[in-house]
Order: sequence, then C-alpha cells, then structure tokens
Amino acid sequence: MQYFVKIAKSFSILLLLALTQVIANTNMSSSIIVVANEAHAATTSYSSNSDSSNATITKIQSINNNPPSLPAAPPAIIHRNTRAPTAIGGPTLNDPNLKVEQIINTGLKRTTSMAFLGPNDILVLGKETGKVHRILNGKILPEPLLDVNVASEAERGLLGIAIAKYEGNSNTQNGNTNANTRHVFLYYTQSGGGKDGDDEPKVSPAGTATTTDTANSTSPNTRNSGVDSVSPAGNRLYRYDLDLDNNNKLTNPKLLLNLPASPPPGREGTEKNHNGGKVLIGPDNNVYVGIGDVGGHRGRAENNPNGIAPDGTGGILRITQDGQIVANPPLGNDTIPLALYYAYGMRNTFGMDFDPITGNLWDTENGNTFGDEINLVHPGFNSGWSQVAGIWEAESKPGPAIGADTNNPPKYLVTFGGKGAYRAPELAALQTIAPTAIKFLNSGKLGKQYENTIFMGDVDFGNLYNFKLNENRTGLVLDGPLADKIANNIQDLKEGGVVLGQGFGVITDIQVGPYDGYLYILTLNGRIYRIIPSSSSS
Ligand SMILES: [Ca+2]
Ligand SMILES: [Ca+2]
Ligand SMILES: [Ca+2]
Repeated sequence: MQYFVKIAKSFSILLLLALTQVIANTNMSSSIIVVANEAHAATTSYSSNSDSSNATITKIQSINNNPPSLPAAPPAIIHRNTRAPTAIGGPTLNDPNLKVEQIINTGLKRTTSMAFLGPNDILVLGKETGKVHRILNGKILPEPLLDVNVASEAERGLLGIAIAKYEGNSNTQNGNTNANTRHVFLYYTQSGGGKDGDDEPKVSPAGTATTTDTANSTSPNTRNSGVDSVSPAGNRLYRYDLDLDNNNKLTNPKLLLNLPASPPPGREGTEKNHNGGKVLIGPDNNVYVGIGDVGGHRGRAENNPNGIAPDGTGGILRITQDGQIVANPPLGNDTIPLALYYAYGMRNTFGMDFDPITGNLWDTENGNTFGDEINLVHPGFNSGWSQVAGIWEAESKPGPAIGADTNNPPKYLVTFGGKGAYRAPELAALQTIAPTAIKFLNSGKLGKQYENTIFMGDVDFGNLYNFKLNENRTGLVLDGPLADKIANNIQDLKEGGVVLGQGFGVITDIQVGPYDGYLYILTLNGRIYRIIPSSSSS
C-alpha cells in the first residue's frame, strides 16, 4: 500500500519471457556514482496475457529448467486510496501519562519528511513542489531554503532528507572543510523537463481509471498510471551544503546517486510508485537510501533468478557522503550498482531507522493487498520480494506461508552466491495498514518504558504504533494475537497493545527532537505534532 494510491493485483498476469540477460553496463566516473536510468533497457521484455478469464497462472520454466521464472508485476488497477484523515478534534493517545500537541499546521500539502536544523528549527519537504521549507519557532518562513524541479505523479516527488552531524572545526573529512557548512542530503524524483509535475500524463490510456484525490484535494497528482508527458530524470540523491552564512540556503548540489524512476521496459505508463524515499545517515556516517521496485522492476534484486542484474531498485543502498562505495559491500564489490546494496528484495519502504543501542538498521515495508512488514535489516538482508510478501507467497492473494522461517527460506530466492540472507519479518501484517515512518526514541523524556522503543506510523488507519524490543534487541515483544508475529488485521494490533495513538491522519515522518528529546510527528497534510508528558506545561 502506498501514500497515494493502492494497486490491486489483477487476475491477468504478465509473463516474463526473455531469459537472456546482460549485466548492465554501468558507469562510474570521478567520485560520482551514477546508475544509468534504465541501463538495462531491452535486456528483458514483458508481455501481457490480456485474457483475464484465464484462471491458470502459468510460470514459464527457463530453458535449463532451473529455477522457474517469476511472473512480472501485474498491471495496475487503480482504485480510491484509503488514506486516513486527521481526526476532527486532532489525534489522541491511549496513555494518560502522555499528550499530543500541535506545533504547526503549515498549510502545506503532501509533506513527506522533516529534519531538525536547530532548536525549534525544522526543515520540511513538499513532495510536489520540490521545496525545502523551514519551520522556525512554530512559524513557516516565507522563503524556502531550496526549490527543485520534481516529477510528482503518484509516489514520486521530493521524498527524503538527512542532515549530517555537525562536527565543528575538526571536520575536514568528506569535503566538509568549512566549519560553517553542513551537508544536507536530499532524495527526490527529479523532473525530466525542468518543471514540477511535468510527468503528468496528458491522456490516460484506455482501460485505466485515474483517481481523484479525496483526502487532500488541492492537487490532482495522484495518478499511478498513464504515460508520462515527460519521463523523470531519475530518483536522485544529492548532497547540498547548508550555507549558514547565507540565510541557510542549500547550495553546491552534488549528485551522488541516479536511480531508475520509471517502470521497466514494457511497463511504461503503468505505475509511478515504489520510489522509496527515506534517507538516513548511519552510525558509520554513511548515507542510506531506501528504494522500492519502482513500478515493477523484476531483476535479481527483486528475487527474480532469471532477471537482470540489480539496477538500483528494490533495496536499501549505501554510499559515503562523498559518493563513494563503502568498503566491503555485503553482496560483493565487483559491479555497480550491486556494490551499493545494503539490503534487497524489497517492494517498497517508507521507513528506516537505526537502533541507537545496537546500531542495527530496521525498516518498514509495504505489501500490496497483503503482507506489510517490520524488519531487522542486517547487512545483506534479503526481504524476499517479489516471491514473498510478509511471510506469504506473493501471488494475487496470499499464498502459503513460505517466508516465516528465517532458517528455512524459500529455495529459489536470489542469494548472490550466498552473500545475501533472507530474514523473516519481526512482524507481518496480513491486512495491510501501509506502515510508514519508523523511529527509535533515543531519549527517556517520555518515561523509561518508551526509551529506545520503536514508534511507527501508517497510511490507512492514522495510528501511531509503539513496539518494545526483546532483551537482545533482535525482535519485538509481542503479546496476545501478535505473539505469533502475525497481525491478521487491525484488531489484532489493537488487542496486542501496540496502538499508542490514533487520529493523526497519514504519518509520513517521525523524529526525536535532538534538543528536547520529545517525539515529533509529521503528517502528509502538513501538520507537525509533538508528544510530551501530560505533566509538562509546554
Ligand atoms: Ca519546484
Ligand atoms: Ca520481507
Ligand atoms: Ca496472530
């Protein structure tokens, strides 16, 4: 499930026909690593079986009969989204010791991520404007720090931000020689024509409906189908300098990653979703970016054994702040972009964070009509998509539970010579909630019981979730109907005691205030909330 649209699987299935593959001839020049957009063009072709009455799903065997080819992603069926609205009276919490207060209603539409610049000083991203806004003392400044051109259909747009830690005068690494400069990393779908929203299709193809935006009606840009008027330039990670001497403008863009932003060949105009979006700076000071299968890419990064080499989709990528490959990549360092992958086998993620105690990465992942996940992401983690969603075989409806046992993974998953390792989710949801941001509260300011626990948002229910970790912090403490690590539906999550709040609307980001230790929550409709103790007077 996504922020903006939901795609139902079709009975009609696309068959992956081409069995030949060519290692994408990618380019690495100077310090910038550029993954050529659609570098693999024409190495794989897709053909639609348009007879939807054909009840038999055929998997074409490869010539050597081992292993079977996977079906490509089904064509998209667009239907109305179910984004949760913000409650009329505002969000509420289920712990009387805590309260939620609104910091600001920015009036902005489709705010995707935020980052703290200083005390009461927050940067917020506008998905479809490409603007980086500054919220200072609860007021939005009239001038954005930056305004870039974004492709903005469906889940494309200005999606992620991370600000490098300020290391003062001693920092001469990473090109950061000026004590008054900090690096800011932005991830966005760059427009191909130099204009916001220029990917909007002029005409919808016959047979596909377009959504009307109900939950946030000022923008029509929620379509997930239709051939782009102008194809996006790419899903790109840039490093900017924050110029503290010049009104905090973002300057000196340096392109670090150029990733696919369009569906694979043969699926043009089908889907504009699964671009991921979150950017993190890890405890190792490297930059981590989550990206999904980008409208149905089906290479080996998506566990298609006969697919093309990893093309920069379907995983979590890692790069230094200068745009270099990090030493000892978990899947091997002989090819780019393979050497960028920290994790793979992911349909899409809207949330990642590092455990402040162990340094382990965690993520949320989004199922289609079933199979959301919370995962512990070790280096080389394989999440199982497109063979597994949640723990279930990824077909048009949940198949057998083939992915519940980490030690006994599905046998045809791609392992990159044994370097990649499947791990079952720490929690799988059969009924999708569309999980979004995930954040560890590395502060005791909300009480000991919340310190270093996980907070998570969603799209579909407007809830804020809270999860405790087990003693060795490799899993979640789950009780009642969640004890089997499976939530069959939203009721299981409520009965399992993990719903801390409701009425938020779509939560797109969660951060811990680095100056006050409280929990800050950003919603898609431009609100920022803060969670504080009930006893607090602020
Ligand atoms: Ca713009
Ligand atoms: Ca998974
Ligand atoms: Ca259960």
